[in-house]
Amino acid sequence: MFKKILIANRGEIALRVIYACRELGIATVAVYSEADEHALHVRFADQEICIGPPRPMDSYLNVPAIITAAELSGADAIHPGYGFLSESGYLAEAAEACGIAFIGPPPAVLRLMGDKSEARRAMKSAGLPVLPGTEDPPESVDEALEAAQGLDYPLILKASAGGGGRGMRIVREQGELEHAWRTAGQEAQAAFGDGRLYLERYVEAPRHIEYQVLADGHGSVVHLGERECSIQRRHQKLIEECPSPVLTERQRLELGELVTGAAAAVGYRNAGTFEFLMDGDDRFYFLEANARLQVEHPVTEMVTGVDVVKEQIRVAAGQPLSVTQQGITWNGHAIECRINAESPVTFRPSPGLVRVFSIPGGPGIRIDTAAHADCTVPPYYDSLVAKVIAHGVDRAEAVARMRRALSMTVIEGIETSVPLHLRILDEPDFRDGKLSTAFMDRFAGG
Ligand code: MV4
Repeated sequence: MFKKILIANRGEIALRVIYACRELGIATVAVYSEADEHALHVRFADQEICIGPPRPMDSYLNVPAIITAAELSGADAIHPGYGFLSESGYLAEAAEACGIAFIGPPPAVLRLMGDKSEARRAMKSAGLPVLPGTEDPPESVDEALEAAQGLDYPLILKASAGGGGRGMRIVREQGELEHAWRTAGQEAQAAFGDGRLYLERYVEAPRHIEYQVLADGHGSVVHLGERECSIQRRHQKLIEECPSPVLTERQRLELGELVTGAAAAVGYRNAGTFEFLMDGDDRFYFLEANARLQVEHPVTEMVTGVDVVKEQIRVAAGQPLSVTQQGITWNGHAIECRINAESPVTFRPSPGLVRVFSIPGGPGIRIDTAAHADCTVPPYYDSLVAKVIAHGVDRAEAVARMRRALSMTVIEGIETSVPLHLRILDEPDFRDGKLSTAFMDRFAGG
């Protein structure tokens, strides 16, 4: 097993990785930017190394600085958390070249999943259902027009190098394709240095349902069931839950088997998430795979009892998974609300000094946060300040516990999304589990 892990991240997820390391008896190294000198992940790590100025490009995205910190501290592995360099083939390869394990998939798998068009093709070959679309990204607008002839509108253009909703264009009819092609291509080129686009049939107001998988390097792949993440705004998820309110046990196991088979087919290792759309006829279509730990992993942990971060560490160290598919059961229901430092009305970021910070615990409540009274939320990073996770015997109890916890939450000094969450929880459609990616359209600023 590893003796020392460097955590190439900050905030609540850096702390979450420290929790797992402490439980496994592994020493930790925090890296931090000048804006995070007083952060809790720095306080609780066994060692800390400042890697640069606040801007992400100068610190948390600086691969040479992170590799140097790992070498200096004698870390034998790097955990990248989510965001930042978590899906960087460059960091994974650089670490391996230095004899340091990357706690993630092999670099080749990272690169495959990073190309969303290639990932779609690979997953289709591996047996996952995909929407009608292009197998190879069209190389010109003429090729795109030709490909669209064989598909039904509306269509969606997506950046091959994109993901998570960036660089997408809905195309309602043939007359719009040429303009959308050019503007989306330019946008993708500017954002990712790669202007390639692919086409898919567009599904209106779908549900977003994703599978959590775990894979070791010994041929064992299991799934921990699905999460429903349909409550999102501008591709930022706000509320996630496990299980989906609409999936039957039978559907869960059927699709789960397809997903684990597909993960095995590409030599997946690590925790991973396979995203699907569910259309109005309850049909599933693979969208993309995320080759990292995700923000919303706690809802799966609450319902299955599996520690996803510990499993990531185990399999990166070459050990087998500690769980088998037979041993995985789903107990009750869990919901996560992401508390952001932002206006609940305009959604504008609200960084600054937190004066009061109190979120109640009590039965069924888990809080993942690196915030505390008198801490500062820096303006340089994403605005997530806490994840409140509520577990109950069923969805109604989980929702009631979430309501209870959020209604007794006191955060002063910054604005937060707590009032927005309380409004969402009281929506009849939310209570009834009638969710879709269009749910937030009813809220101002959505
Ligand atoms: C789609 C789609 C409809 N049809 N693809 C957005 C995130 C990225 N992973 C893929 N996304 C979508 N792809 C087809 N063919 C609608 C979305 C989408 C969406 C998906 C999941 C969660 C929220 C969303 C919000 C808007 C659009």
